[in-house]
Amino acid sequence: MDIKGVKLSIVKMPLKLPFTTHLGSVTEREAIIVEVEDRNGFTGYGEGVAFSSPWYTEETVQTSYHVLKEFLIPLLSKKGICHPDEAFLLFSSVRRNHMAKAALETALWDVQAKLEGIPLSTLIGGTMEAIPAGVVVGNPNLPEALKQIEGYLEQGFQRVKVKISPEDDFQYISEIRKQFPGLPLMADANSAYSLEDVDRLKALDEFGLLMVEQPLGYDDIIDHAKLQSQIETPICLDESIVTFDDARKAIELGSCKVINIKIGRVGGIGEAKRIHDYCVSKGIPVWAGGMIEFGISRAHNIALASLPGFTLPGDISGSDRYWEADIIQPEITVHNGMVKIPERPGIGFELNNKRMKEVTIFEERFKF
Ligand code: OSB
Ligand code: MG
Repeated sequence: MDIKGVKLSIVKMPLKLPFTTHLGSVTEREAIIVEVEDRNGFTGYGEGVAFSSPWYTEETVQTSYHVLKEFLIPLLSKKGICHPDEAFLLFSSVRRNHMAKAALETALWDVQAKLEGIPLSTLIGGTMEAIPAGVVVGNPNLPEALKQIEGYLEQGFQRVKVKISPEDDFQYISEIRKQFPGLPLMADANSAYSLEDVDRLKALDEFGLLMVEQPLGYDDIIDHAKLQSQIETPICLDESIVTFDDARKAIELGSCKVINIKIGRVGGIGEAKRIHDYCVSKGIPVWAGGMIEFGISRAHNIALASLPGFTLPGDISGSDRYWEADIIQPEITVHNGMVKIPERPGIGFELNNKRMKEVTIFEERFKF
C-alpha cells in the first residue's frame, strides 16, 4: 500500500439515553474519525474510541489526537508499510496508547481490504455470514432497566449485559431473572468489587449468569484467579487484557474463563486477531466488546466478530442503539437478532458526509 495522506476529524454527538456505570454517566460521545487515503484512490476508515475523560482508560480524545498527530502519523509517513500486519511493529516505538494506534491501524486494514477488493471480514479470516447481536443496559434504575430489556428483547437481541455494583447487585439481578428467566444475561462490574466481596459475588451464582465481567481491579489478573476458584460464574476479563501477554498470563493463571476483545484496548486488529487465535488454541471463548462507539468502530467489531472463536454474542447493537443518526451509511441494523456481515469491499460502510458535517467539531489533514 502507498498512503498519500491522513485526515483526522473530532466528532461529538449526544447519546439518546445516558449510559451509566458505577464510575459515572456518559451523556455525550466524542471520537476521532481517521481517513487514510491511498494513492490508488481508496480511503480507509478508523475510529479512535478513547473517551473525553480518562474514566475508563488512561487515554482520552486529546491524548489520542496528540499521539496520532505527533508520533503515529509521522512514523507512517516516514517509514511506510506494505501491509497493515506491519503497523503494530511500526508503532512499537510508542509505548501503549493502544486506542490511538488502533484508530490508525484499523483504517489501514480497511484500505488493504479495498485494495484487494474483498470484505475486511474475509481479509482477516472471518467465517460467518451474520453474527448474533447483543446489547448493554447501563441504567441503575431497575424499573427503567427492566423496560429497556423488554424493548431490546422485542427487537430480537440475543443476550443482554447489565452493569452491576455492590450497592444493589443481588436485588437488581434477581428482579431481572424473575422477569426474564431464560434470558442469556451477563453482568459487567467495571472493577466495582474487591476480594473482600467474594460472598456478594458468590451469591450471584444462583442466577446462572453467562459470565461476570471484570469484577476486580482494572489492571488485575492475580486476584481474579483467586476469585474464580471460589465462584461458579465464569469470569470474563475486559479492562485488564491490554496486550497479548496479558491474555496469555490470565489464561495460564486461571483468572478468567472468557475474554472480551476490544480492538481499541489491545492496539489494533492485528493484536485482536493474535489474542483470538491464542484463545481458540486454549479453548477460551471470546466476544467483541463495545465502547459506545460510532459506526466505523462498530463495523470493525463486526468484521472481527466473524472470526470462528467469537462464539458468544458481543456488545454489537445497531446504529440506533445510541444515536439519532450515525456517521455511516447504510446504518448498522439488527434483523432477527443478527447483524449481517457486509459483502462490499473493506468495512462495507461509507461515511455519511452530511451527518459528519453536522457533528464535526475539528478537523486536520496530513499530506505524506
Ligand atoms: O466495560 O464494556 C465496558 C462502554 C464504555 C466503556 C466500557 C464498557 C462499555 C460497555 C459497552 O459496556 C457498551 C456498548 O458499546 O454497547
Ligand atoms: Mg466491560
